[in-house]
Amino acid sequence: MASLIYSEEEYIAQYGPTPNDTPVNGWDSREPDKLVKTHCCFCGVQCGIQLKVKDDKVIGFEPWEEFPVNQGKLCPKGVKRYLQNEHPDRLVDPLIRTENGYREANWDEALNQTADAVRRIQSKYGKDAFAFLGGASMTNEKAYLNGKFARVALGTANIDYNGRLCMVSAGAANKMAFGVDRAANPWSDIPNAKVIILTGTNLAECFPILTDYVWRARDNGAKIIVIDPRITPIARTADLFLPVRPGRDSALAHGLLHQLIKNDWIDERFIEDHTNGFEATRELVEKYTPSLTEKITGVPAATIAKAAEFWGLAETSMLLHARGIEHHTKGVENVLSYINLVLATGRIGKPGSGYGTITGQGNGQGGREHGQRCNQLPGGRDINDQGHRNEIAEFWGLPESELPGEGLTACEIINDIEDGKIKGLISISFNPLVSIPDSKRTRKALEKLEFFAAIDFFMSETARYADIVLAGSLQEEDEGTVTTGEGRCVRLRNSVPPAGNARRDWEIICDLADRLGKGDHFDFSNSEQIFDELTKASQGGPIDYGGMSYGKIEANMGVFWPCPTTDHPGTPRLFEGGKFFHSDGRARFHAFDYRPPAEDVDHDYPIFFTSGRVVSQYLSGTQTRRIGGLVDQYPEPLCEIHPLLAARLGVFDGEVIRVVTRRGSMSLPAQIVKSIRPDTIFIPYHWPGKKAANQLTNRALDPISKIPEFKVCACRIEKLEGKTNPKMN
Ligand SMILES: Nc1nc2c(c(=O)[nH]1)N[C@H]1C(S)=C(S)[C@@H](COP(=O)(O)OP(=O)(O)OC[C@H]3O[C@@H](n4cnc5c(=O)[nH]c(N)nc54)[C@H](O)[C@@H]3O)O[C@H]1N2
Ligand SMILES: Nc1nc2c(c(=O)[nH]1)N[C@H]1C(S)=C(S)[C@@H](COP(=O)(O)OP(=O)(O)OC[C@H]3O[C@@H](n4cnc5c(=O)[nH]c(N)nc54)[C@H](O)[C@@H]3O)O[C@H]1N2
Ligand code: SF4
Ligand SMILES: [Mo]
Repeated sequence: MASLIYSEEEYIAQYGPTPNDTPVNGWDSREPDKLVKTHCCFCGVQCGIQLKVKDDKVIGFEPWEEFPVNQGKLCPKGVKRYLQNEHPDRLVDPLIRTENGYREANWDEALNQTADAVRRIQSKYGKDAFAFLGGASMTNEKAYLNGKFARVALGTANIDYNGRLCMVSAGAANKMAFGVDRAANPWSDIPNAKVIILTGTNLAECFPILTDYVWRARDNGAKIIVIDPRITPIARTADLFLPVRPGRDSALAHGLLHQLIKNDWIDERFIEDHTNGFEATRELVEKYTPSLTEKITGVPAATIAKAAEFWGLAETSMLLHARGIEHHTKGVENVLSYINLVLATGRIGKPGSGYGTITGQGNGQGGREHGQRCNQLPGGRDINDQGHRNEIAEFWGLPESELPGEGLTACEIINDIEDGKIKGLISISFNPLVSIPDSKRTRKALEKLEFFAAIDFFMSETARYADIVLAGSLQEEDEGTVTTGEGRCVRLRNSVPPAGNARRDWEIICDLADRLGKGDHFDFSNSEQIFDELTKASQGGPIDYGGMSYGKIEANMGVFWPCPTTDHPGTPRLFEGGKFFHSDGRARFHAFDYRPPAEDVDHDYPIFFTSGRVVSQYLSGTQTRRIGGLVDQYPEPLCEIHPLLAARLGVFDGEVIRVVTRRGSMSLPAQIVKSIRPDTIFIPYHWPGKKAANQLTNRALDPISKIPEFKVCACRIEKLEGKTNPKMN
């Protein structure tokens, strides 16, 4: 133990040795048996980390300085992630619901009952009455297996995943604009950009390690432009901040393009040689003058003009965004409108120039590539494309007619459960009760299911509604791969065996497939075999992992797809030489006029409501609400409110207020901050039940991506006299 005051020797001389099994401040000082080089289990940056393992338990971590993305650095969640391994709440047995709560069961009993329920429901109501929900915190291997299990073993069309709440607007827009769904550049291009637009991302809290890349760009002279209704931590060090009103980004992007065209800051040559559709876009943005754009977006006209000037005159540039522009009923249109700026200036596919959506979940990228989406088959293939269907049916050894068609998306599956059309559900790595909008309806749906099995390693709020809870595996309890936000497929290494009688997720899925009579299609004895099948299945598809293997990924600290053959080095930067992935090789402009959100403010609900994250909590919180050091940093949801709005309502800092929308209401302490627009409030969503922000949100969906509108709806605030939060006063 190094100390600022004592050297270790001085300390021991004064106080005697510390018994070597005493954890100090949660830090276990014992010598580990081994250090395992793997990755953080949380966000899509997938920082490298070395887990310290002793007696088959994770007891701490060491930095992994050679991994190039984070070079040993970790954020507050990364340094605490090891604490979940020995958590007392860990599920260690399958559980079966009885009249008196859950009882422990053995695996045969739990899996047989699950398979019986599948057969019972499907024979009574049809195959599609049983749905499957997956997730993007899981490895590529599991994403592939989930898709295959649903189509081959369950034979249902209704499989989707939690990325439907996350990345799908960007995914759809990227395919429409570029013909492929992946960030265009490796992160290492960021420091070489001379101007960076960050829109709809709280980068410093959600991808803390990427701040370093942005700051390196700034040190190299880059101008940083941040677009957000809140002055987030990264905005405090930006050159320009555009305080956009929630739900107005397509108009703002059109206003910026208007200025670029007017000042001749566009690259006519690139547009001519490498794109289609510019003329319609030029016509559309003609009316988006700075003053009209200011009226719609709330961003001052002069600031819009300045941002266009920074972008227009730069030699190199990067545009990065996350869910702030994607969680909208026009999420796809917002993304496409910003992509227009990148294409119009021709700054993509070059060192220091490009574009990317910043992937959210640990495997947000790979989780959306290998077939666990309702419209997708492995290798990013389209389930509606006859050729793609034939390829995968043949690969799986099925007649094409047995391969189900396109099913419902995640929120639509919950809607159909509520309507009584879907009767059975298996979910893995998804906590929809906390994470889907309008939680009252989600609860009603879960209560209505005739059978529900949840696979998780903690008893999530959703799993409490399950008939059977199957104890699955933590990230460190299995081998596998994930594909990071920059498109780099990296290796996760098994550090410890699953706790107690818990089993690896893939073993549970394969065992269930066997009990459903399809075991011969799921004859895997380790994750590597699943990966090898996945790479073969992807070969020749739009997302090609064909040339990857565990050995190659390890030797290169990750491989970027496309990587079609074993001698191919992978593709860190896409679109070099202006070559896009549409069949004509050209990118597409898109001209979508601005339209308002599904629910805008009005007389009864006059305040914009938006939601998102804080640095110390992760998603629905099932993992991070169990780690003391993270809970201490931000124990419960607070409502960010501007002092002007607070004064108008007579609300003081720490006062418990009630926030009301057309779906529901919640009471929570006000946190008065000058960093938010005075017409908007913000609540983080990591808590369940009465503390859940999703009691308030609107389940209106984007017509293309089917993502819900988490980032904007209308609310009002009511005072609850006399109730204050003592901690805040
Ligand atoms: N600490 C932490 N990190 C995480 C996660 C976590 O839960 N906690 N989750 C991971 C996942 S899965 C994801 S998807 C990412 C999410 O990463 P981000 O998208 O960066 O995070 P959010 O907080 O959802 O929203 C980002 C910002 O959008 C702004 N915003 C709201 N409405 C609008 C709008 O209309 N326009 C614009 N331009 N901005 C708007 C909000 O004020 C907020 O600052 O983070 C990943 N990293
Ligand atoms: N209001 C509001 N709501 C939002 C958002 C928002 O910004 N605002 N953001 C949305 C976004 S971007 C996202 S990504 C979703 C996330 O929403 P969810 O996906 O529902 O949230 P998670 O917390 O990831 O839930 C995953 C569950 O899976 C378990 N789990 C994690 N890894 C594994 C694994 O490897 N195996 C197994 N078996 N289980 C595992 C965890 O213990 C947890 O219980 O929330 C969405 N909801
Ligand atoms: S930035 Fe993301 S991957 Fe890196 S330590 Fe933090 S949560 Fe983990
Ligand atoms: Mo996400």
